[in-house]
Amino acid sequence: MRPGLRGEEPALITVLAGGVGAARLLAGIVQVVPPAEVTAVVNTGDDVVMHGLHISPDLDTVTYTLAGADNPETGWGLAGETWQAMGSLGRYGGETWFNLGDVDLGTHLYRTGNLAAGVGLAEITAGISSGWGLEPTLLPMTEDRVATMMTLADGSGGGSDEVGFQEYFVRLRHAVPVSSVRFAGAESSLPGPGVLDAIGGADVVVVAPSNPIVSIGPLLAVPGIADAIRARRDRTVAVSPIIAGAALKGPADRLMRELGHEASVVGVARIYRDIASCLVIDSADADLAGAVETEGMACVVTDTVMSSPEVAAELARTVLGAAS
Ligand code: FO1
Repeated sequence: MRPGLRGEEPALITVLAGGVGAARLLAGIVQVVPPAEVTAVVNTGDDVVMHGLHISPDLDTVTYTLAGADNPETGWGLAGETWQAMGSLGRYGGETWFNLGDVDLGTHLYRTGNLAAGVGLAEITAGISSGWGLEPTLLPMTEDRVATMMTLADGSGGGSDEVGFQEYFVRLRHAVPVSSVRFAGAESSLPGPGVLDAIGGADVVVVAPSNPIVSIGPLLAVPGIADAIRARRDRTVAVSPIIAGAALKGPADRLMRELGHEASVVGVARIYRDIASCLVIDSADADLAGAVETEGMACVVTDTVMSSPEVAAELARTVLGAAS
């Protein structure tokens, strides 16, 4: 067995995860600690039902990336995917703005069929993970329905002021201003099986470089999860998804500004300072390290753009080292 974090025994690592940024960091982490010691608690606020199928985009992005089957160009879906089912759907005038690949469809059929048969999302996720031969544990943040809902500032949703996350992100290409975000159903949701134990029992908790508002926000809105992380604040390290005032991918910077946050590593520190004791920021923001520390977090500066598996592994080493 490869050495654990302290060089003697495996350390338990729990990562709070959204989509592509989290998936890439997890792929780095499993290169530097035994993969079986790694747990990802994954956002399900992006989940959507399309054509009667239950789709869990962040769980699938993490699964496909850890399996080495992801499409690196899109950041979602599978490499080498084909789109025949979508073509068929289009022939009947069905909705095709949310693209479901032929192989990806099998995952959604498996999830939906099992949910309909009464199996919980955590057990289904374990089945999918095992189907891809993954050693890390993937846990949905909750088995209850929590839906990230976006209120559009200018009513550009085609009539409705409030739209579901995928309508905002994919149909509207996140090119519309947002005035508020809520996590419908969160107040009555329960943490998924194993989630609180994974956080409470971890040697290191990592907040992945995911969108703080719509990827990590839903996790923190599930009653009990934020408190569990706060109790481990001294062992929690966050990685900034904002580099030089911008998100590498997606609308994190714009959303932060639209919702009254500063779109910088300092703004990220203000969001995370109650749950994490350290923020890892990119070298491009080195001059803001002091300002992050003024917000009450330790600050580590390194290269955070995971342009290759080697950079991801190096970032993982730095992040895990920052907790010790
Ligand atoms: N993102 C897109 O930009 N366009 C799509 O058509 C699309 C389809 C899709 C299907 C399955 C899936 O698991 C993810 C998909 N995504 C698509 C990505 C998804 O919208 C985002 O990754 C997340 O929800 C944000 O983290």
